[in-house]
Amino acid sequence: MEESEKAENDTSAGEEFISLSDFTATGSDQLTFGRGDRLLVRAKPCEDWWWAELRGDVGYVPSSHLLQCRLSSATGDAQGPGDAQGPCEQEEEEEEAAVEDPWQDEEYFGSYASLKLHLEMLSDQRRTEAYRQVVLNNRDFLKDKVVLDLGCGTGIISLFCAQLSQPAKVYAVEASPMAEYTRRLVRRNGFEDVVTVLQGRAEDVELPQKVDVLLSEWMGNCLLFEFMVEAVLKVRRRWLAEGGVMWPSSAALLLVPCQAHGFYAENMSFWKNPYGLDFTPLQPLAQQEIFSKPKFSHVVALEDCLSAPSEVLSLNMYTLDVQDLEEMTGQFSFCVDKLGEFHGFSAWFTVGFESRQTAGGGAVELDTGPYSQPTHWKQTLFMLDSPVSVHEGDRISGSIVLHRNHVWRRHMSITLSWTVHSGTQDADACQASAFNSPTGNVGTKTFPMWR
Ligand code: 6LC
Repeated sequence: MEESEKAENDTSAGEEFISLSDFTATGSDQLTFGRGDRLLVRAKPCEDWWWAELRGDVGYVPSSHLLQCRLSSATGDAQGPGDAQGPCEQEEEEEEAAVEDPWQDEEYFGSYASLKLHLEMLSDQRRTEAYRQVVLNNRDFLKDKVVLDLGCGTGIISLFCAQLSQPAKVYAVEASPMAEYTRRLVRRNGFEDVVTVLQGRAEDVELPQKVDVLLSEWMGNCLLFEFMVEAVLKVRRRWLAEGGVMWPSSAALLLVPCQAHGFYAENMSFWKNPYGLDFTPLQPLAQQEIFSKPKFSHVVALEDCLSAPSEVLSLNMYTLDVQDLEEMTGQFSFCVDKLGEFHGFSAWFTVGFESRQTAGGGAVELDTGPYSQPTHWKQTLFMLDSPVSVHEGDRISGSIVLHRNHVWRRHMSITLSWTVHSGTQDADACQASAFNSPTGNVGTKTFPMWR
């Protein structure tokens, strides 16, 4: 392995890091270490794996487990685990505070204390109407039921329940200080007998009874970012009555290989000849600064999708376990259906709400993909380092791994690995996977979100 040789040859003094969690080596070139161990990082051949020394042994270590020590000889170019704003670049006090709270709850719930995010969510009609429709389609079922709305924000879903059906009780749980206003909204709309607002983390809340329905709008970018879903799963285990309903009942992550000419031109082609000068030496920097992270709020045009999308993760909200969130893997095999430039992958999610009554509008799906009007989540774009020209009939196969950060519990990294198989210009042959031609392009890339 070239990188390993390069790393081994690096004789610089190194920087001292402290381990924040245990790690067990899975290969002979890796180091096993425990929480609190002090490692000397000698080289950083890539963002995720560093070459380090511990008690005389050397090997690769995952950077996501490490935090730079205060007394290290680090210079300003020290990088956090894949994020330019990682913990290593923050003030020491901030580092300590953040490590004390790997959920960064103060910052997280603080951001939901002001109106900005609530306005964004409430103005997203496709999102809000989907939840309203779920209540409407199940209004008979909801009669006399006990409902828990987890992370209710301004209380819109709880208010829909009270307004459109006749539940026995709705517990609206909200951790941020917005809860105080939510209480006022409930009173102002005359639903204080039905809706009870409880301020606190849903995981810690105490209820007088189990609930028949667990409702929540927990989905983040690429479905899981923020990991609010963990609270949903913990509450399900503790408070959902036998046979109770989960809304959403299912969730899926979808992926499509795509073109992104505009984004590529703005950030990469730009440097080719601005004002008649060659600025291409800045291109590697652009790649590192812009293309190493996912682009949130991307809207992928249908004509830029190079194939039909594919579901890469599918979650059953009744059986999904907190442990499952640590690492999730999906496979894909796309048949390219047009000539184009493969710039990267776009990802989005769908969630399904099963229907619990026969008479009514049936199940509801909220689809945040390019075939529907955009929601506030839009799509997430993952750029390759260099585009690959593809043709109709080519196949792009590979895998996606969502790896939850061991330390920063709201963060994850996404690793995409792909192979482009050049085809025979025959879409049918691709569909049948009838060929396995020599690979044109093989790649793998890990994107932090955000750590
Ligand atoms: C929803 C986020 C709302 O849920 C926001 O108001 C936040 O304060 C609240 N929330 C998040 N996690 C919890 C929790 N564990 N307990 C109580 N309230 C919580 C939109 N965000 C996404 N869908 N990502």
